Amino acid sequence: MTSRDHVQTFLSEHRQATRRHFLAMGAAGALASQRLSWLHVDAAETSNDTLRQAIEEIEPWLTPQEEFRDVSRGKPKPHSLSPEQRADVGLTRETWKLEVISDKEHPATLGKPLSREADKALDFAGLMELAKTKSVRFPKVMTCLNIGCPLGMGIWEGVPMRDVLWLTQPQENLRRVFYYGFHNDDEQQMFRSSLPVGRVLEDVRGLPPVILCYKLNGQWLTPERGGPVRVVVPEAYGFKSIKWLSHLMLSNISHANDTYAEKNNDVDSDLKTFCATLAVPRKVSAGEPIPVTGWAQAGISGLKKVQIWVQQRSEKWPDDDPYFQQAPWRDAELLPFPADWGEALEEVDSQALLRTTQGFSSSTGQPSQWPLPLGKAHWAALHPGLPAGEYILRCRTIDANGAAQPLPRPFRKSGHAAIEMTRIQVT
Ligand SMILES: Nc1nc2c(c(=O)[nH]1)N[C@H]1C(S)=C(S)[C@@H](COP(=O)(O)O)O[C@H]1N2
Ligand SMILES: [Mo]
Repeated sequence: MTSRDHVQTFLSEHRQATRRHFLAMGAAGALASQRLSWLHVDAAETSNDTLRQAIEEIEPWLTPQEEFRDVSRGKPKPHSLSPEQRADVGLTRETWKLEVISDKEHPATLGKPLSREADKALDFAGLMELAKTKSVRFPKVMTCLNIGCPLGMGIWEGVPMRDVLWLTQPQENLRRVFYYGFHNDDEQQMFRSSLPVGRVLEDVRGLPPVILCYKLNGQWLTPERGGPVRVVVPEAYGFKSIKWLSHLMLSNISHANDTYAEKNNDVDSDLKTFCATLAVPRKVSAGEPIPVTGWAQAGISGLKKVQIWVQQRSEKWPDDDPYFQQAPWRDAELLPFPADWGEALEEVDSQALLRTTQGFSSSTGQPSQWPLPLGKAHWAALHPGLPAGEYILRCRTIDANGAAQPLPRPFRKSGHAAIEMTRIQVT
C-alpha cells in the first residue's frame, strides 16, 4: 500500500467504525465502552499500527478535577489554606456566604440586597435550595486567554446567576454585574471580572447560562478549582470564571472593570477555535507515513475541521501570506466522542449525569452533536511518507463559518490562536 492508500484505508475504516458506533449507541452502548475508548473499534481493525497506538494514547476527553491546570492568584493562594483557615474565611460549604449588593460608586436600585450587614447574605444551604429547581449542567473547556492550551475539559454544574440576582429584587439602574472572590482580605490581591447584565439575564445563541458553580464532573468543586462556589461563564475565557466567589456587585457602571483589562487583555473576547498537536514523531524514516494526533477547541464559532501541513524547513514563504492561507493544507480526521467517558466520571453515575447535561441526549446520554460547542475534540492524521530532510508540521482549525485559524480574530491579547509549529526530521 502507498502511504496515501494507508490514509484512505484508515479513514474509511474509521468512518465505518464510527457509523457502527453511532448505530449501536442506543442498545449496545455498554458494549462499545469495552473497546478502545477513542477508536470504537477492536485493535485489529485499523491499518496503521503506530497511528492506532497514537490514538489510543490520546488524553481522556474529560479532565479529572485534580488534573486541571491551575491559574490562581493570591499570597497565599486561597486553596492552600488549611481546612480550619478555609472554614474561618468562608471557603467551605458550611461557612460560605455570598453578598449580592449594589455598587456604592454606581448604585443599582435593589429592593432586597443580600448583605452581610442585614444578615441576608446567601449561604450554601440557600444556594442548594435554588439548585433543587434551577440547577443546570453543561460541558465546557476552561482556557486561559494567555495560555496556549486548555486547562481542562469538564461538566460544570450550578445555579444560574440570574436566579440569585432576582432574589435582590432589582428595579432599575442595573447595567453590569461585577464579581470577585476571597482574596486574603487585601485589596491589592483582588481579582475581579464583569458582565453586561443582559448576559446574566438572558441566554442567547444557544448558550448555557452563566452559573454559580458548585460541582465539576459530578463532584463538589475542590478548593483548587475555586470551591465551594465559583462563577462559570460558558463562552468566555477563564478570567471571567472567578473562583472562591464572595461578592456579586450589581452596578450601573457603563463599562467593563475586569482586573484582566489592566494587562492589555481584550476582556470582551469569546473563546476562539484553535488546535495543537498531542503526538508528533520527532524522527521518522524516509517514505514512512507520519502519524499525528492532537486536540482542538471548538470556540464560539464552532469547529468544522482540522488540517495539517508539512513544509520543508528551507522553504521561503511569501510575506503577504502570514497565516499560510495559500499552503497545501490537508484534512485530518476529527475523532468521534469517546465510547468511555473515563476516569473523570468514574465515581458518579455517569449515565444519569450525562442524560441531564445540556448538549447530551436525555434518552441515550450521548452528545446530541459533535464536536460539542465550547468543548474539546481530538483529531488524528496519517501524513504520507516524505524524502529525507528537515520539516515543519503545522496544524490549524477551520471554524463552522469557514474561517481558518488564527482568523477571524488573530490578535494575541484576545486569546491565543497562533498556528502551532513542530519540527520533524526525516532520515
Ligand atoms: N478568584 C480568582 N479567580 C480566578 C483566578 C484568580 O486568580 N482568582 N484566575 C482566573 C483565570 S485567569 C483563569 S484562566 C481561570 C483558571 O481556572 P482553573 O484554575 O480552575 O483552571 O480561573 C480564573 N478565576
Ligand atoms: Mo487566565
